[in-house]
Amino acid sequence: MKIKRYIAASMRLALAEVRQEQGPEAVILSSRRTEEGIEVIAAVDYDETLIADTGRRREAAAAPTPVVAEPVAPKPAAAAVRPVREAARPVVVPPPPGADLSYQDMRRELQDMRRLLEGGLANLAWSGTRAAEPLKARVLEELTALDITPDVAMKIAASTPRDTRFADPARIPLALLAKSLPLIEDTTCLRGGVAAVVGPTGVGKTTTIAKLAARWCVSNAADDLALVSTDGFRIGAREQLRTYARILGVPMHAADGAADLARVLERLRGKKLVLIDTAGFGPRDPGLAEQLEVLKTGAAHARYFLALPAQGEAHALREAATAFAGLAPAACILTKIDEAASLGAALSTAVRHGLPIAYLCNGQRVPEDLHAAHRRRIWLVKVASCLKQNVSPHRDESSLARHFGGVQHHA
Ligand SMILES: Nc1nc2c(ncn2[C@@H]2O[C@H](COP(=O)(O)OP(=O)(O)OP(=O)(O)O)[C@@H](O)[C@H]2O)c(=O)[nH]1
Ligand SMILES: [Mg+2]
Repeated sequence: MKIKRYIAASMRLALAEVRQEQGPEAVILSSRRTEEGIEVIAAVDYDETLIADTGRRREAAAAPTPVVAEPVAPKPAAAAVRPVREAARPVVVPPPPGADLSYQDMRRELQDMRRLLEGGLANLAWSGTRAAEPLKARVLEELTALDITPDVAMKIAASTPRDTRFADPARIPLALLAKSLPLIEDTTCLRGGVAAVVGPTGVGKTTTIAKLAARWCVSNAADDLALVSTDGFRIGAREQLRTYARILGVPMHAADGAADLARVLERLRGKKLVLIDTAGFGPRDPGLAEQLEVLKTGAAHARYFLALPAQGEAHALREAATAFAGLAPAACILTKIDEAASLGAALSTAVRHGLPIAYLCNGQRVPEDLHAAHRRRIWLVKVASCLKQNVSPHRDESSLARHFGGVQHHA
C-alpha cells in the first residue's frame, strides 16, 4: 500500500493532485486544514492480505483466552523489549462497537464519500461559472443540448466574447459553433487528382464516390475520369461500383494489393481524375492495418477522405477518426446527415481531431445529395439546432456540473 500526503490550497486542488498521481483507485484516508493549506492523506494499492491479517489478529485478540492449567513460566527479562520491527508495525485502531466493516465495505464507503465530495465540488464550481461567466455557462449549456461532447464544448466556449454589447446573447452559442466548424473548399471535382474515400463499413463510401464522379461529369469530360476499386473483400462491392461506372460511362478498374494498385494508378496517369473506392473496415478489424498499408504504399500520392456517418455515436466516431489517422486524411465527408438524430457527435469529432469537413451527404441520391461543406455552414448549424429536440433530456443541472465543474477541468 502506498500512502502519500498532499498539501494544496483547496480541497479541490488536493483531490485533483491525488487523482493525477495515484489515479481513480486512490482512497482518501484523511483530510484536515493545516497552516500550509488543506492536507489530504491518500493511499493506493491496499494490501488486502495485510488488512485481512490485521483483522484476524484483532479477532484472535478478542477471543476468550483459554484457561491454562499449567503454571506459566516467567518471561525472561530480554523478552520484555520488543524488537524494533515489531514496534514499527502500524497501529491498528480498533473499530467502534458494532462497526464491523470489512475491507471491501470500507473501500466502497470511502469511494462513495469521495464521489459525494467531488459531486459537491463540481456543483459548486459549476454554480461559480454560472454566476461569474453567465454567457459562457449558457454557451456550454446550449452546445450540450446539441449533443456536442463536453471536451469540444469547453474548447468552443473558451472563445465566448466578454463584450456582448453588439451581439444578441441568444445567438452567441450557435454563432460560436458555426465559427469553430472546420469547413473547407475541396477542388477535387473541379481540378481533378487522385482521391480515395476510406472509412468504416457501410458508411456510404461507394455512394459518395459515385456522387463525386457524377459531379465531375457535370462540367468535365467523362473520358478524363476513372474509378478504381480496392474492395475485393465484400461480395458485390465491385459490381456496385461497376454499375455506377456504367451509368456514368466511365471505366472501372479493380486493384488487389499495393503493387497492383500502384500499377493500375500508373496506367491511369493520363486521367485528370481518379477516384478510389476502398473496402470498409471497422476500427478494431484486424484487417484494417493491412488495408491502410496497401493504400499508403500503392497510392501514396492520393488525397484521402474519411467518410464518417453523421448518425454515428460519439465514441465510435472518435475510434474511426483515430483508426484512420495513419493515412493523414485531407478532410472528412459527413454522410447520412438525413438519418442523424443529432449532429453533435459528428461535429465534435471533426473539431476535436482537427479534421476539416469537405462534403456533406444527406441522402442516397447521386449526385443531388452531395454538398460542398464550405457553402453550407449556416445550414449545418441550423440542422444541428433543429435536431436538438432529439437529444435525450438527461442534460440536467447535475450532468452539466459533472461535465463542466468537475475537478478534472480545473486540475
Ligand atoms: N440515407 C442515406 N443513405 C446513404 C447515404 N450515403 C449512402 N447511403 C446508403 O448507405 C448504404 C451503404 O452505402 P455504401 O455506399 O454501399 O457504403 P460503403 O461505405 O461503400 O459500404 P462498404 O463498402 O460495405 O463498407 C446504401 O444503401 C446507400 O444508399 C446518405 O447520405 N444518406
Ligand atoms: Mg463500398
